Amino acid sequence: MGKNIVQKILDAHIVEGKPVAGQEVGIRIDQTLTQDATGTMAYLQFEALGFDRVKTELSVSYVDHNTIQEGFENADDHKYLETVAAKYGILYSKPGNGICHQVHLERFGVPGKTLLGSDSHTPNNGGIGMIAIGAGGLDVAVAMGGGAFYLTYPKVVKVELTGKLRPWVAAKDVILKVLEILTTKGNVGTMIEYAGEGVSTLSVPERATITNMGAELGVTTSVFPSDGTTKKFLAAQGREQSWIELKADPDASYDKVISIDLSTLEPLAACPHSPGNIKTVKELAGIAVDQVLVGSCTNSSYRDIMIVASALKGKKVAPGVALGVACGSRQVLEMVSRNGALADIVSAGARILESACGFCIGNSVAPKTDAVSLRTSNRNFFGRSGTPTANVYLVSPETAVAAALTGTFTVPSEYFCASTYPSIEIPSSFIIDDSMIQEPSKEPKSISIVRGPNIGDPPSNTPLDNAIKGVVAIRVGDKITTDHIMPAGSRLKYRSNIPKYAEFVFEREDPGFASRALENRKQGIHNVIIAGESYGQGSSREHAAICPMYLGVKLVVAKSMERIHKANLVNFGIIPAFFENPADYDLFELNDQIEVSDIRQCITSGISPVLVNRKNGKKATLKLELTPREIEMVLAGSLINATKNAK
Ligand code: MIC
Ligand code: SF4
Repeated sequence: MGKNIVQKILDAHIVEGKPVAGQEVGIRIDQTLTQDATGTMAYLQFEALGFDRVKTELSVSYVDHNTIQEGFENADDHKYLETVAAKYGILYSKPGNGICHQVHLERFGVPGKTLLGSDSHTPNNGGIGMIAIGAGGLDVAVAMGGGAFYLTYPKVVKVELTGKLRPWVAAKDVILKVLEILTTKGNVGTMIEYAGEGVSTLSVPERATITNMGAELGVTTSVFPSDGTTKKFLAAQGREQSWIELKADPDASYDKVISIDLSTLEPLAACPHSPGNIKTVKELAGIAVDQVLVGSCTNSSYRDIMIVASALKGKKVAPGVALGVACGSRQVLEMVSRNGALADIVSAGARILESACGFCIGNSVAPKTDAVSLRTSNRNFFGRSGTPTANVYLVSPETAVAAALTGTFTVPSEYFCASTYPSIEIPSSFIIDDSMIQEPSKEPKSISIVRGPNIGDPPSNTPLDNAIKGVVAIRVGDKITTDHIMPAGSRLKYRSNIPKYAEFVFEREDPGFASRALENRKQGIHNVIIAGESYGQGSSREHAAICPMYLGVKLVVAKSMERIHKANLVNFGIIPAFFENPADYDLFELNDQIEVSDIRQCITSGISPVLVNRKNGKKATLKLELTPREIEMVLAGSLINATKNAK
């Protein structure tokens, strides 16, 4: 039987296990990327694991998240990252060079290769035909050292695209449609493969918009074929030699097939506060808008910015609306500066924002109280914009610019007529200047790593006790994201200082959580988290595991859990467990005293542990879904401990 693209790439990289859907396999990682907000911890762990050089074909360290530099902390992290990169053989992309996923697509992505990134939107490079996966920093550190990356061999969903998008309907509307169909829940262990004649109508950056936001579906990654369009894009980036053709065999099979006729799509928006809360722009038309932000790794390519610039040309932003535009990379910024499009954006009254994550991670341009903010980014989780009362809608650049000009939610094709839709061709050659990407040192021994006072050692965990005895330290509902667990925004600067950052765990859910949990830990009381469906959605930030570990959390019991967060919990010795009967969630409340006896024995012998509520005597049977490799880590207290034990 023939293979699909996912199987072709994965099978060529398997180093451990069998390619059977649902089973764990280890794969070789060709390329890695890190960004600064997760990278510092990843490299501290790389050092703690004792590696002396990266063993991948290519590893890049980007600085794009914490570029505000209010205080010394961010700059300290940058210098640490720069010196680590120089010493260990990693390329270093300086702040200002752009957002990791956009720059990687332009300068490094190679069809058919594997990419592991310490950021959940790493699947962006699926647009160029890579198997590109987001993971916690520790998994990326291991891969940089030449270790395998472990994942569940996936089920593959084929999304068959037919037809062609109509004017003013965009790639963003395609992925919003997929989100409407598949939702943000229940897609763990799955990869998406795009296929069909509609693929050839989409440029590589448009494909990347679609694979980027696959992260919001909770799939492991999404991938497009590598075809003539991919070849042209690579050639325009001066990298034609990286091209290979990638297509599914005619008799390839899939676990599920979804068909989307691109010509029937209309502009869509993800409404507050979930990327899966989809409505048509038509339904929202007329809602007054306060802020419009174009940018983020989802929609900040040359094409996206040119659409916005062309639509703004000769017009002015509506009074009362703040428009901000952030190009995804220095390459895009330079191209639109030189061709005059930037001047059209400036003249229309937009604010030009740095080529960085910026507003998307909530570290700047927070909207006003109760604002309606339209953004081309990928996440609108509650409070992520920095303003808890704001209502954030995720839209295409086309819908964003229509709202910026009219001051209300507007169907773009009704405001601009179809014939005015700018035809933006991918240039035959991009401006190529990699001078903000620093090569590693040729004399690594001469490099001393610079550690500012904000950079602490990664905390360690102790081996698992025989029993868990403690309290329900928090009980949370469904779809708790890692943003809920570990807020970013103004707290980001503490990413390298775990005791400080841990003060903000569950800050918005329960401001008393962190101090209560820390006090419990000091008294030897174990903290347990009880959660609903899809716990740990969103960001790959392993701080959502490290900081709870630091506060003495030993067990998370949920109805269901997302892939990256579950792996992060295991890496730091917190047991991820599931209610055998989801209704048992209701048996536990905040501060209830709980106990799980013989937990070590349950884990090693495959017996289902029982969570006993000492307050009401009720019991819940738990399911553990741990592979032998994960069992070792949980028992040892962390991946690092397990690795040391094995030596
Ligand atoms: C995000 O978009 O949520 C982030 C910020 O890029 C995160 C990484 C982080 O928390 O540093 C992600 O997507 O993994
Ligand atoms: Fe940066 Fe936003 Fe993309 Fe995350 S989603 S990498 S914060 S631009």
